[in-house]
This record gives sequence, C-alpha cells and structure tokens, in this order.
Amino acid sequence: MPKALITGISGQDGLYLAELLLEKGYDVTGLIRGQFNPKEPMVRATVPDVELLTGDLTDPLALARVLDRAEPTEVYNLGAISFVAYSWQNAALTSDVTGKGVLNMLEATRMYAGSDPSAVRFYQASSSEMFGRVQEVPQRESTLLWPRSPYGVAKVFGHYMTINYRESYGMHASSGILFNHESPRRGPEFVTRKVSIAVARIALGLQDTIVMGNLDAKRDWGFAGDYVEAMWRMLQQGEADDYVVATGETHSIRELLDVAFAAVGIDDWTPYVEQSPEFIRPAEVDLLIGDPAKARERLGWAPKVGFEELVRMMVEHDLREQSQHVG
Ligand code: NDP
Ligand code: GDR
Repeated sequence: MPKALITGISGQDGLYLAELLLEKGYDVTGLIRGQFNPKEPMVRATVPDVELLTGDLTDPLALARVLDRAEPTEVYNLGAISFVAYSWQNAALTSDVTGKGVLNMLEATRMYAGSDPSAVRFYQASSSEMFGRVQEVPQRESTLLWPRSPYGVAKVFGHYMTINYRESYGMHASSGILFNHESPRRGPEFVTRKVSIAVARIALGLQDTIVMGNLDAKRDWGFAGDYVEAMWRMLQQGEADDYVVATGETHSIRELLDVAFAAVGIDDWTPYVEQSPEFIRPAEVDLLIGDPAKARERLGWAPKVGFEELVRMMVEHDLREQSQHVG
C-alpha cells in the first residue's frame, strides 16, 4: 500500500488531498502542529482514517521523527503561513515557516530516504505569488520570478531549494506552481471566502456591508478539489519537474463581487461594498493568469470547475451555513 505524509493537513488543500489519497487506497499521515490545535477535531471528523502526528515545520527533529513513524513513499509539503497580507506583519516568521520550513522538510526527507533519495517522492506547494510584478502574460514555468510580498519571497526560496535538492541529490522533488484555488473550505481571510460569507450574511439580513481592499486586482481562480489531483499526478511521473497549475482565465475582484451578489439576486452591489486602506497591501500583485499547457500535456490534467460555478458553490455553501444564525 502506498503511504503519504501531508504537512498542512488542517488547511484547505490538506483535507482535499487526504480525501483523494484515501480514495486511491493510500495510507495517509498528516502533520499537525501545536500543543492542541483547535482544528484537530474538524480534521479528525473530516478524514477519520488519517493518522495525525504532531510537529512543526520549524523543528527539524520533529520532522525526522514524523518521517520515521509515517514511513511515507510520497511527501506532500503543503504546510505554510499562507496569507499574503499577514506576511508583511510577520515577515521573519513567514520566512522561517514558508521558506526555511521547505528546506527542513527536504533535508528530513533526504535523510529518511537514506541511500536512494529518489525512492521517496516529494511535492512542494509553490505559488503564482512568486510571479509578483507582471513580467509575462500568461505566466508559465519559465517566467521570471519577481515576488512582491515576504510570502512570495519565502515561496521563491522553497521553490529553488526544491529544484536544488532534485539537481544536487537526485531527489524526485516536484514543485507545483499553483494559481489561486478556492472552495467552501477556504479560510475566511482570503478574498473569495470573505466575499461568499458576507454575501450570504447580507442576503440573510445578518450583515449590512462588506469592507474590501483593492477591487482591480485580477486572479486566475480554480477549484481546490481539482488542483490536488494535479499534485498527485506530478508525483506519479517518471521524472520530477515543475508545473504551472491554473485555469488560464483571469477575473477581477469586481467580477467576483458581480457573480457572488448575483447568486443571491443582487445585481448592483455598490450599496453593500465599502473600501478601506486597511485592506490595501504595501505592494500588490496586479494580474495573475497562468498557462497550464505543460500540466495539460504531460499530466493530462485540466480543471473541471469554472469561475462562476466555483463562486456560486461557495455562496450556496455559506447560505446554508449562515442560515443557522438566523432568528
Ligand atoms: P492553508 O492556509 O489553508 O493551510 C496551511 C496549512 O499549513 C495549515 O494546515 C497550517 O496549520 C499549516 N501550518 C502553518 N504553519 C505551520 C507550521 N509552522 N508547521 C506546520 N504546519 C504549519 O493553505 P492552503 O491549504 O490554501 O494551501 C496549501 C499550500 O499551498 C500552502 O503552502 C500555500 O502557501 C500553497 N498555495 C496555496 C494556494 C491557494 O490558492 N490555496 C495557491 C498556491 C500555493 P494550522 O491549521 O495549524 O494553522
Ligand atoms: P492572494 O489571495 O493574496 O492572491 O494569495 P487573497 O484572496 O488574500 O487576495 C486576492 C486579491 O484580492 C485582493 N483583495 C482582498 N484580499 C483579501 N484577502 N481581503 C480583502 O478584503 C481584499 N480586497 C481586495 C488582494 O489585494 C489580492 O489582490 C492566495 C493565497 O492562498 C496564497 O497562499 C497563494 O499562494 C496565492 O493565493 C496564489
């Protein structure tokens, strides 16, 4: 039976990936952090067949112990401080977790693999945030990286460290450059979920307005459930490589608001949306649109859920969830 270790099991992608691997017959272990992680009961309820082991990406000894216990044939490194806006407030911590944490995980995997480093396959969760300031449209694997946030800089470190471990030690280490992907499991701090929750609450009379930042930024948004399939496919290839995973379409925050409000029958959202400098970032990534041609050709991967369907799925989920607070 193949065995996988997933870091970031309590995050959006960790849960979808765990479900996918369990369905495929994997024995799955998840790394969870903290003395008691408040998300642990939710993780246990969602994926009861996953074994949870405690450890932190900043603690190499814990990572070595977890690898020895889990004995994985595939390692998916999804753990990170992942909220871009937060990374300016906590740049050193973000560098330690999202950047150096990748090195800790690569080195622990190399030590665990022993004489044949290619025997254990490694996936690194790289990000379109690495592209930052627009150099090329659409962005592909060869596009110059120009990160615009401490998070983006940390991801660039992890990305090149993954490539370096592949080239230095022959590790089967692949890096997925994933563009934004969302779902009803998305954290409420990210713009899609912030909007879907607020729109549901406005429709139910629980809230009057939503306060936003830059409405002109454009993102290539896909569905997280589709994107974890691409991660798995990368590790099934004979050779490790880097892949852009995206839909190839881009939409502004305004279009996100259009679709989300339309889902509850509101055509003009302007009376409900305010803007505040609080949500404007020190440096913005204006336009992300990915070219997924390599993933399509080599992995046979294509997204199934489109932008409008995704946004409606999230609003419908939040209408059900928020209706519990009515009355
Ligand atoms: P989430 O923020 O939902 O999940 C992040 C996970 O990392 C959580 O399980 C979190 O644990 C864990 N984590 C945070 N700090 C540490 C630490 N010090 N040690 C161990 N684990 C830690 O992110 P997503 O699921 O959305 O994303 C998964 C990965 O993919 C991340 O690396 C992200 O940067 C990257 N990515 C995401 C994209 C997206 O659009 N979703 C696009 C491109 C890349 P806890 O619950 O305890 O906080
Ligand atoms: P991003 O996602 O920074 O692309 O990183 P986020 O949803 O936070 O922001 C997307 C865009 O929306 C604009 N925006 C707002 N964002 C938030 N969060 N809240 C607001 O009120 C708001 N108003 C406007 C932002 O300025 C930005 O342009 C996500 C994360 O999952 C990363 O971990 C991942 O690597 C990248 O996607 C790809």
